[in-house]
Amino acid sequence: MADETQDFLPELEGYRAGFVAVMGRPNTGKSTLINALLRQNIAAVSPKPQTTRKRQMGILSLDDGQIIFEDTPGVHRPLHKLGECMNQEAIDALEDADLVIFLVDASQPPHEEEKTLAEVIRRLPGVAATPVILVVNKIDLIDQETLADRRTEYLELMPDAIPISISATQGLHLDELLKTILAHLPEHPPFFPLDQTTDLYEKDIAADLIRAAALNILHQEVPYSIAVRIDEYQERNEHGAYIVATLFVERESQKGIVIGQGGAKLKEIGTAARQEIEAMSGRKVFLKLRVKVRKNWRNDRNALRLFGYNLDKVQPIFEE
Ligand SMILES: Nc1nc2c(ncn2[C@@H]2O[C@H](COP(=O)(O)OP(=O)(O)OP(=O)(O)O)[C@@H](O)[C@H]2O)c(=O)[nH]1
Ligand SMILES: [Mg+2]
Repeated sequence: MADETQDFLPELEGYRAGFVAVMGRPNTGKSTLINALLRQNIAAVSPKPQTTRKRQMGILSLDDGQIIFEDTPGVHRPLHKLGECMNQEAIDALEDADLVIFLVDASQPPHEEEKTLAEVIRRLPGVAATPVILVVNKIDLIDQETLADRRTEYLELMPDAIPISISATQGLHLDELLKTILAHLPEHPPFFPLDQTTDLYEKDIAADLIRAAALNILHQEVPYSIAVRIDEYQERNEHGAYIVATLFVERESQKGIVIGQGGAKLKEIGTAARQEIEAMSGRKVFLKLRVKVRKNWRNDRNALRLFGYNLDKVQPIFEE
């Protein structure tokens, strides 16, 4: 017994592990960054805000540590109960965090929503002392001078944060970011098996990828009114997976838009989503989509519960 312990301990010496809440306004690149660091697309990404609706872990196991990133929905001024639930999902991630990444978009000046988020991070009991890395993303879009100004502007929101400038899509300064993260995590053995990359089931990621495909293809309010439910997710040996999903919209008129002329739009969404799911899961997929109306589900307590949100837990962070 004693020998085994001796063999095991030296490997763990200096090993660090911990939880990193990745927070920010919508569309700053939180999910893109996590995918880039994991070198695997586990989180849905789109050019439109409010792509992420739930917390999702991205687990990165390195030789000297395990970083558990918590991807969160972008904090925003909500227009419906779903938005309030999404903000709460994000705030909840702060509770377990050993470290916070405050991710901002270098191509945009600070926004009112970021001021609120900075205040929330510093106001929450138990979080005020958590170290924060201010990650200024999308530096590929601006020149050096603008970057210097932006860093200063964003640091004013969170003066004690450690600033690092990166580009998630170009892979700029990601090594420096990882080193800084690890240096701020406690010494601890790994929390998860070393080959695990997320806490979500493949079918939940597939639901997000279908929604992201709809966000990419549809315009204005319609894609935001969509919720995706996976009805079937079966393995079919040599034929890969067989997936049936329902897209819920809020009104009859939206149903027509999602389906399109002769079913063309739904087909386009299905093809795009299928390719993403195949890339994520590494096997062939047969995907069948259907559309249903669930009236005003984004403001309906019962519907929200069905989609995994609990309105009773919500404490709004924006004043009316
Ligand atoms: N040019 C550039 N674009 C980026 C970079 N990082 C992310 N993007 C783009 O920004 C958009 C939003 O990316 P997401 O990763 O979905 O952003 P998010 O913060 O997760 O957004 P929500 O889930 O809505 O809160 C996508 O079109 C990305 O390709 C970057 O470093 N440079
Ligand atoms: Mg996201």
